[in-house]
Amino acid sequence: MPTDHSFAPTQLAARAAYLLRGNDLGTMTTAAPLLYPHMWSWDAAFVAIGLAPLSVERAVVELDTLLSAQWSNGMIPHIVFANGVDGYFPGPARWATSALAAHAPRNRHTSGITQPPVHAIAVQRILDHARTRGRSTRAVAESFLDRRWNDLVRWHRWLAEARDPNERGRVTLYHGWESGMDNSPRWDSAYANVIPGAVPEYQREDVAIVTDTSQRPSDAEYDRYLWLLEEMKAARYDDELLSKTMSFAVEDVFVSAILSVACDVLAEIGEDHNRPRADVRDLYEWATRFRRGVIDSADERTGAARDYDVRAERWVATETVAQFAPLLCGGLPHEKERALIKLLEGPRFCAHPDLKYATIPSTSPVSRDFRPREYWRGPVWPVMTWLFSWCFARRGWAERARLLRQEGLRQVSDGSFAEYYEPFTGEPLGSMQQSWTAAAVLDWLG
Ligand code: 9WN
Repeated sequence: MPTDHSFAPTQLAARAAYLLRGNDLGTMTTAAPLLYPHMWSWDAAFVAIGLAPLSVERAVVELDTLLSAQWSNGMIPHIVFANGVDGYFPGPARWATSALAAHAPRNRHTSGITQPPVHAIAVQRILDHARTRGRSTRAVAESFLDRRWNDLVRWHRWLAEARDPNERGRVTLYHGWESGMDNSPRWDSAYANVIPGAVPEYQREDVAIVTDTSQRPSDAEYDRYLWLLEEMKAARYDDELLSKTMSFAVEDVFVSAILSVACDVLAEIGEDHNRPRADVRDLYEWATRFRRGVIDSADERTGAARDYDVRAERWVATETVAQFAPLLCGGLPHEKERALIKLLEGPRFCAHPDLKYATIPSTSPVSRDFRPREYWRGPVWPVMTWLFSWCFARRGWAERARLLRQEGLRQVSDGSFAEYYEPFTGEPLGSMQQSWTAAAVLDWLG
């Protein structure tokens, strides 16, 4: 239940730091203690952002662990499994990547799909914090960059090449989990065309932990999630084959905007740190290509971005947080950008009269698809508030960034560090003690 208690900033930051310490397995931080007892890719990047003000050294370890599980084709897998830890389904046995995928690492178990590329932002935050520290800490950050520069470029290259072979400027996903917004209404129509075949028997673990099933995806959705794994296994996780055989294939406009920003950020880091000119040039090219892809998807009148269903060959417009993708990477003509900002700050989103805090619900409260408690179909995710506020600051919109930070902090000051919140009541939902929620707080208050 929502508590009326709210923690003062210093207490909140201390609790956030304590939480990350508690979720730390040594060289990786679990995304959440019970629901997600392993390392997730984009969670790890946000965790590193939260760790950086506490310890640059520990933040570096987090990214090193993640990158040491990078596939040889360049993909960063969406889960790096903690050794000997059970309690999450689908686990390593179900993914079977070690046995099937030619590119999977030999020394670690991982899933076989990817997640949004926010990692360059974490690298930038680490370098920012290192600059304010002593020489030895600066050296740790510098040597991390030396060690991992090629891996970071390879990661972006894999997204640009394997996931956008026709240079349309949008990243293709083969599973809703790859978007990080698993059951968003964005994917409903594409999933409607996924007809599950014989899915080997399974038992969900998530609903044993979040027992109010209205907060999690449905069983019908899980059948499809698991069926897609079978399709991937049949293709042995081969990039080329997946593009031909997967029954779910969508161009994700939000991931594409993130990739565009991440390429710019990494290119800027490369320039500042004398990295190879050819890498910096490639990164800027990809940033431009994916920005164009995002802008090409935008609605003529409102500027709202749309995803593209590759299998059905049609644009998919939904009233979700993803339609604001162009505000993250920029590039819309001035008038359209103003229209999109108005939509974001108007009654369909942040200024909806019943919202407890002026943050961005995952799905608009006025949409037919809106469910206030159900995962990516309505609740507010603090980590999204953080991402928007960081991108807005980067774009020079200091006041917008400040407001989101302020409202985001008010929302999480209940101290539960929930995965997501009910937009009207502020009830914390999903997993409590979620690492990336604590990380957002630490960056905001750092
Ligand atoms: C599947 C870990 C992850 C996040 C995702 C979020 C949720 C997993 C799940 O948890 O997804 O990857 O089991 O529901 O949707 O964004 O990275 O926090």
